[in-house]
Amino acid sequence: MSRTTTALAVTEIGGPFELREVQLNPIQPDEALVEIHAAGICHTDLSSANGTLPGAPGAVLGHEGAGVVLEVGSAVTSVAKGDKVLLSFSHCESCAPCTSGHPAYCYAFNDRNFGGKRPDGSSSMVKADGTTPIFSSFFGQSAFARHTLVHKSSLVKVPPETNLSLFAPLGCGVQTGAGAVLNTLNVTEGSTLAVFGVGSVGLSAVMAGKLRGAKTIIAVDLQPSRLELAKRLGATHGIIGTGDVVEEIRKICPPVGVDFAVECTGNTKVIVSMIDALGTRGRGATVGAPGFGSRISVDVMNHLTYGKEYVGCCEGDSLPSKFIPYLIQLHAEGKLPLEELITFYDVKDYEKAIEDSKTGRAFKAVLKWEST
Ligand code: CXF
Ligand code: ZN
Repeated sequence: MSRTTTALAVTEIGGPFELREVQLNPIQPDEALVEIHAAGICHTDLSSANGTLPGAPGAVLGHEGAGVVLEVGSAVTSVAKGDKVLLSFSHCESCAPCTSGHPAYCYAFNDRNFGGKRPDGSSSMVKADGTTPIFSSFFGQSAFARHTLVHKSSLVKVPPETNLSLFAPLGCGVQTGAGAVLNTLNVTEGSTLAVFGVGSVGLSAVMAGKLRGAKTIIAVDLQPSRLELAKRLGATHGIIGTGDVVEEIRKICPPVGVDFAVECTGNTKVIVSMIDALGTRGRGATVGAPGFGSRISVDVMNHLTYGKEYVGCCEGDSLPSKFIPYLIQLHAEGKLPLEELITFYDVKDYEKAIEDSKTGRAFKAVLKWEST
């Protein structure tokens, strides 16, 4: 049976978002029907809406959904009707990266998350008149909708007392920043760490660096107010990113630079600065997404003689079913003060939420359909 619901759709690539009626197609065996209560806005949504990352006219984006399961398909075993769920990225659950605990590197990651279709090529949503398929199943969820069909790999069951709107961003932004530090880089106690770009991902990296006991945490950003928050959350130094950032980092961490770094802006010039600011045997993770096909140029002899590492990091290399509950536990222990990053918006105020996300006024905007 098909169901009509409301979704926030991108009218055309580069055009605005609009609240519209859409129809859900019948649920498949590997899906759950979820009533969305809240969804974070991630820059990947905005990049897919403006064409930097794959999208399409009429797309229903959103990949930090949180809600309640209304119905499950016959192949869904991890959740049941009435469960609260946080939604994360989709993966095939059977390739080598998936079966070895690294689903963010699923061979089918791009198709499943940016393909705009279910794994079988069908669409989970159609236009309100029931005719045209919509670019949906974004990250297995298309969470900018009141109701949506979610692939089972995107579902993470959470306890009934979970604050859905507070924890919605765990499904992407927070797990990405925290996972870069805890999983990809494995930042060590007493080490030095630089974080380039302190939006919600970078701030999550800062909080994780503090958790690991890094002795120096350098935040780099263009906006002083963001550096202030980074310092409240654990950064020991803040650098405005307009000057010679590499030189400033070397002064703080002489003679060559930092042990670890995370790049969250996706700006290729900043990525090069991050690599330049790494110290001997320094390890830097690329997290920000500049768009498919982007390239950087590396000073090979510098890289070689200092023994640097430059590593990609998708979704914090996290296993959402384990990492998301761990992040909730860290929050309960006061070690992940997410309240500091999040601004809540009623879904009807989506234009302001998107604008505030673009300008950086909101570190992490969360759209709420419900009061939970
Ligand atoms: C994305 C960045 C682009 C590649 C897939 C993962 N991360 C967060 O939205
Ligand atoms: Zn994201």
